This record gives sequence, structure tokens and C-alpha cells, in this order.
Amino acid sequence: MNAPEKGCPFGKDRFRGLLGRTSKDWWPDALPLDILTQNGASPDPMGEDFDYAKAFQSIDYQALKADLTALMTDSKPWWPADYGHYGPFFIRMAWHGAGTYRTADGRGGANSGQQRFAPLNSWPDNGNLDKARRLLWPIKQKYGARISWADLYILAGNVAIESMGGPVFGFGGGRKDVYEAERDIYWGAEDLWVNEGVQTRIDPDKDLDLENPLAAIQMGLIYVNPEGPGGNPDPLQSARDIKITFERMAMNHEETVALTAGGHTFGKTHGAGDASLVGAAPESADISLMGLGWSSSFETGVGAHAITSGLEGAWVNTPTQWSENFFRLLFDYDYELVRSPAGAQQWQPINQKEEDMAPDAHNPGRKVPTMMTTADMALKVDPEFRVISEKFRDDHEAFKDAFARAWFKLCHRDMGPKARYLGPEVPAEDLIWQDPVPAGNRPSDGEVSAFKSAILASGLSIGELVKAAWASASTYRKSDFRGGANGARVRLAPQKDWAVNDPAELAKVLAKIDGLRGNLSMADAIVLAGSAAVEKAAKDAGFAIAVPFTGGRGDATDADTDAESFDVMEPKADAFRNYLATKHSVKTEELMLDRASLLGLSVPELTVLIGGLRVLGANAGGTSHGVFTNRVGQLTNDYFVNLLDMDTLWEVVDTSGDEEFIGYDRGGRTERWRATRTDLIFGSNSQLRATAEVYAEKGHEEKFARDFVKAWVKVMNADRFDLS
Ligand code: HEB
Repeated sequence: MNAPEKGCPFGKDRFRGLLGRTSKDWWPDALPLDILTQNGASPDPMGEDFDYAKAFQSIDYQALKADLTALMTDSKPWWPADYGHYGPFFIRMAWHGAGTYRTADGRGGANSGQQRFAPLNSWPDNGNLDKARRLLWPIKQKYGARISWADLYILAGNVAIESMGGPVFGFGGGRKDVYEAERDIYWGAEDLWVNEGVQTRIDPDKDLDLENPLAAIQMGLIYVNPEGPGGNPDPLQSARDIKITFERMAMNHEETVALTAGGHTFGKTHGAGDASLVGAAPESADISLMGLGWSSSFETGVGAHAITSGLEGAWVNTPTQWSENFFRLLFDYDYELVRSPAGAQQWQPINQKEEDMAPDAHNPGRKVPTMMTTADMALKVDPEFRVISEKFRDDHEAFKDAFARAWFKLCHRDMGPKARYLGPEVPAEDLIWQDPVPAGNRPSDGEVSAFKSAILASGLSIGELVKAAWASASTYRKSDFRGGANGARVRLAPQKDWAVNDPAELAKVLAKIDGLRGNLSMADAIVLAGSAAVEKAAKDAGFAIAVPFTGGRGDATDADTDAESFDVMEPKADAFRNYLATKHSVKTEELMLDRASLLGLSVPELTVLIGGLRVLGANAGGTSHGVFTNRVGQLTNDYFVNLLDMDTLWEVVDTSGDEEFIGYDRGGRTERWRATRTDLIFGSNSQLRATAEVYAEKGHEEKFARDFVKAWVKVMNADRFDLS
């Protein structure tokens, strides 16, 4: 196998396993509540029967918005609103919630309200947003289960923009809360954070580029350091970092400029004094602070004395009103580098006219100079950004539209198809990043059984049919609800050409399916063909098991598809088809775990799928690794029986880089089987072995087949949001 692929996908030199550094490393003393979630006990107090979509539909949406609007100007003494308006604060909160999204694995983002939990609640970049969330508590309490925290954060951002006269494009609810920190997300491998001097992740001089899937340049940041890379106030280098990180978040340059300028049309930065007087972040703050952190002993610690980023000042003269002032001030003035009272480097207009100065946030009679961060200066200094910034300066309507659309995308990018959006403000327009799928029709029972017979008589093998259906459905990821069988994008670029899909074979199978499908959509027919094959394989193994099928999928076209945006979804490894493109710095079995997690599989589901797919003959490239059976195409538990057979002795193939193994007859040197790491891990890892043993046991042959069918159907239907 080849050398580890550079920067891909989950860290290289600094590699510390699939998850890198986690909350347990940062806060070893945090209360280990996960001992109560052993054996699958859910920490969700709402219980399994709670239907958030239904609860949301019963909310008085306009009353909620009115309450949020009133909150904007209801300043509380424990965290006084700048300019008497919390709007900018809530916009920053919503943006930092949504802004952790990254395209590579679809993780991060606003869709589960993770800002409440570690590590996000304590990232330096989220400084003082604990207060913004806490300001919302009376409203959350009032509306209860009908509005999730996750929806409330984004809606508060939207209402904030509206209440200051800014443009919005719409709002879709439907982000269901979770009650624990996500544990499946890699945030980086570094020991230190941005405020502790961790090295920046992008540095061409040191041949460092941003490792996948990360989208921030230092641990603890949402994107870039406002003061420039590693604190170096160089707008051009900042532009470089902004481009990379915002692209990782699915934003093109125009969207990036619109978002940043639109966001910084509002509010101010906070750096009133010595940042060393700011206390611990929420996760490690004193118990009496009741979950809040960053308690500051600089003067009153709040209002005029607040310290967050350490930068100080507003971007524009009208910080609580939508305006054209950001680009006007950016271009009308030359800027010089100055230091804030907290010592941060920032840019100040030279010879600023009094009318262009900002009001003091807590003393309206007083005027103070406006400011720009190094990241803002990038929008003027970088040649590519400058073209866009000048266009927006000269065409305010274009800026408004671009900001509203980019904000909507930012906040909804990780919600999946439009079918998942709830509420009266869902925009009618279809947007290409929603991966739209035209509505499908339910085929009749007669059509379904006619197609099943026809496809099973078509001469295609069980393995070929199973592989095509798996290729189609298994792109699904629960992180951002993208992918899946609906739309049949497996027959479009780029998916039809992915190496893991064996393009030539796939084309042949799809053509056969197309010829026989009658009125079925391709998306339905591909799944049905695979399911018919599974049913036949079970029957041939001696089990009469019906594989449930629910039709109604639609077929997307190339015009419905942003092909480039699917590139990130190409599996670099797929344990289910025993496929590995290149050896990674992360162990291949960890990549398997990652894929299983994105598919939403449990340990038994993962185990039974691997064992079943192997004996059905679903390996990419038709390899024999892990095909521990002499009756390929029958749904038997042979995989587990043979894997755990003590008469087989496994040895690594020296040239394989620890990826390939041969199983010999223990007595002699007769080769029995070949396997990969993702096979042997089911015998070597104690927990996977315990599960594999169940499926290898006498009396569990049919249980194996039934469990496989259940897990298969779960994957086939993973993206059927139209059904619930
Ligand atoms: Fe921002 C604020 C940075 C983007 C919106 N910011 C802010 C600050 C800083 C920043 C530093 C301050 C904080 C304190 O408080 O101190 N940003 C930044 C950066 C970036 C950004 C670097 C990238 C380039 N933003 C952004 C976006 C948005 C925003 C995209 C939206 C859309 N911000 C914002 C706001 C604010 C801020 C609204 C204000 C807040 C208050 O006022 O509180």
C-alpha cells in the first residue's frame, strides 16, 4: 500500500487517533456523566416518543418572534446590552453556532445546539456567548418543548437581524436538541489552544496546510484569528486563511465577503482592559457561577468593561442598524495599526471625521473611533476580495441579497433536504446546496413484485445488485443529512465515477435496472434491486425473510446537483466494501468506525452489516478479502464462524503496511482466507469480538440474517425524511 496520504483525512503527524484531543483531555475533572449512559441508556429526558417536529408545529411562532424582538432591547444589569441592543450579540452567537460546520464530514454546525456543551461552550472564540444563551433562557422556558435550543439560537440571530433593519431570506426550524456533547467529532490534535499559543495550522513556510476535516486555523477558533495568522496583523495572509476556512464551510468568496461585512455592520468588539483578569471558561469555572464562565475582575467586568476578544470598538458609526457603512468606512479611510486597551492589534481610521465615529456603547453622548480587525482589512487588501467588496460597496442591493442568502445558507447548511425544514418562514425557492430531489411516486405492489422478479432473472449477481444499492444509499451521513439513495445521484457525476463504486460494473448494473424498472424511479429501483437480492440470498440460505421496501424516491438531475459539492463525500475508505484507496494516518478500522457513526449505526448493526456484505460478495473490485465462505451470495453467518475458527492462524502480508493478512491452516501452510484490518478487528477487538461471537453461535444463523435485513433497511431508508 502507499504511504500515508498527506493531511488526510483526520490528521497526520500530530495524530492522536480518530478523535484527537477531546473534552476529557481538556477537563479531566469534569463530572463523568457518561458512566450513566452505559448500556445504551439515553441521557435525553424527553424520551424516545417525543416528536419535535410535531411540538414545533404547535408553537405560536409570531408570539415567539415578538418575545425575541422585545428581548433585543431589554437590557439586563448582569450583562448590559451595548447600545441598549442585544441584536449584534445574538448574531455572533448564531454565527458561531452554525460556523463550526465543515463540508468534509458534515459535522459541526448549529443543528443540535452543541454550543451548550463542551468543548464549544468553552472555546476562547465563543467567549461570553454563555451570556447570550443565558439571556434566552426565560423564552426557552416559556415555550418549552415547542422550540429547541438549537432552533432558538438561529431564530434569535434572524430576529436580531430583522430587528435592526437587516435583510433575511427565511427561517426553517427542525433542529432537534441533544442532551450531551457530541463525542464523534475531531476538533484537532493539539495540546494547546489559540489563547495558549498553539501554532497556527496553516503555514506555507513550514509546509503546513490545514488538515482535513478541520475548518479553523487554531484550536478553539471558529475560523481565523481576527488579529491575523498567529496574531501577525497581515491582511493578505489573513485573506489566505479566510478563503481556506470558509471554503471548508461551503462558502465561496462572494458569500464569505457578504457574510463578514454584513455581520460586522452590527455590534462591536470587546477589549476594555487587561485580559488576564478574565476568569476560567464555563467548563472549568467555579460551581457558584452556575455554568457561566469568563467572569472578569476588570472594574465591573460587564458593559463598558467587558473583555471578550481583546479587540475594542465598533466597525461602523451605526452599530445597531443595517447600513452601507461597513464598505464605506473600509474604503473611505486609510487605516493604521493600533493597540486596544487589552493590547490586541487592530486597525483604526486615520483622521476620522466625527460623524463617522461610533457612539460609545454605554455612554451615548461620547464618540469613539471605529475599527477594523486584520481579518476585515483582508476584504480590502486581498485583490480577489477587493473586487467583490467594491462591487458590494457600489451595489447595495446586491450586497443585501448576497448577505441574506449567505446567512440563510450558513444557518441551514447542515439541516439536509428542505423536507426537514419546519415553520411559516421556509422560503419557497429551491437552493442548489439543499441537494433538491424532485418528488417521487409510490409504485404499486404489482409494479414492485414485477420488477423484483425481472431483476433477479436479469443475470446480474447478488453481489452486483447489493453493491449498487449500497453505493447509492451508503453516502448518507447523519451529520448534515446529505447523501443517501433518494435522488439516485449514484448515477450522476461525480458519484458514478468514484473508484469505490467500480464504475464500469456500476454502469452495467444501472443500465440493466433502467431497462427493467418500468414506472419505478431509478432511486427506488436501485434500492429495490438490492433488497430483492438480499431477500433471495436469505432464501437460498434457508430463511424466508421479507425485506421491507418503501417506494416513493425521486430522481435528481444534473441540473439539481452541485456536482463539485459531492466531491468531499467520496469514501476514501469503505470497510463495508472492504475498500481502501490509500493508507491513512488514521487506522483503517477507525475510518470504519467513522463511517458507521455517520450512517448512525450501532455496534451490532455495524458488525452484522460487515459480515453480511462480505458473504453476499459486495467487496469493491471483487476482492476476496473477508469473503469467508464457499457459498458467496447466500446470507449465512459463515463470515463470523470462519473468522473465529481457532484452526486458522493469521499472518500479516509484510508488504501490505499492516493492511492485508493471510489465514493459514494452523497445522500446515495451506492458505485458507485473505483478510484486511477491518475483518480481523472483529476478532481482535474485545467488544467487536463479543458481538461477532453472538453471530457465530449455533442457533443464531437466522438471527444473523434477520438482524442483517433490519440494518440493511435502516441504511436504505436513512434519508427518507419524506416518510415521517
Ligand atoms: Fe465577527 C464580533 C471576528 C466573521 C458577526 N467578530 C466579532 C469579534 C471578533 C470577530 C473578534 C468581537 C468579539 C468580541 O465581542 O470581542 N468575525 C470575526 C472574524 C471573522 C468574523 C475573524 C471571519 C473573517 N462575524 C463574522 C461573520 C458574522 C460575524 C461571518 C456574521 C455573519 N461578529 C459578528 C457580530 C459581532 C462580531 C454581529 C458583534 C458581536 C457583539 O456586538 O457583541
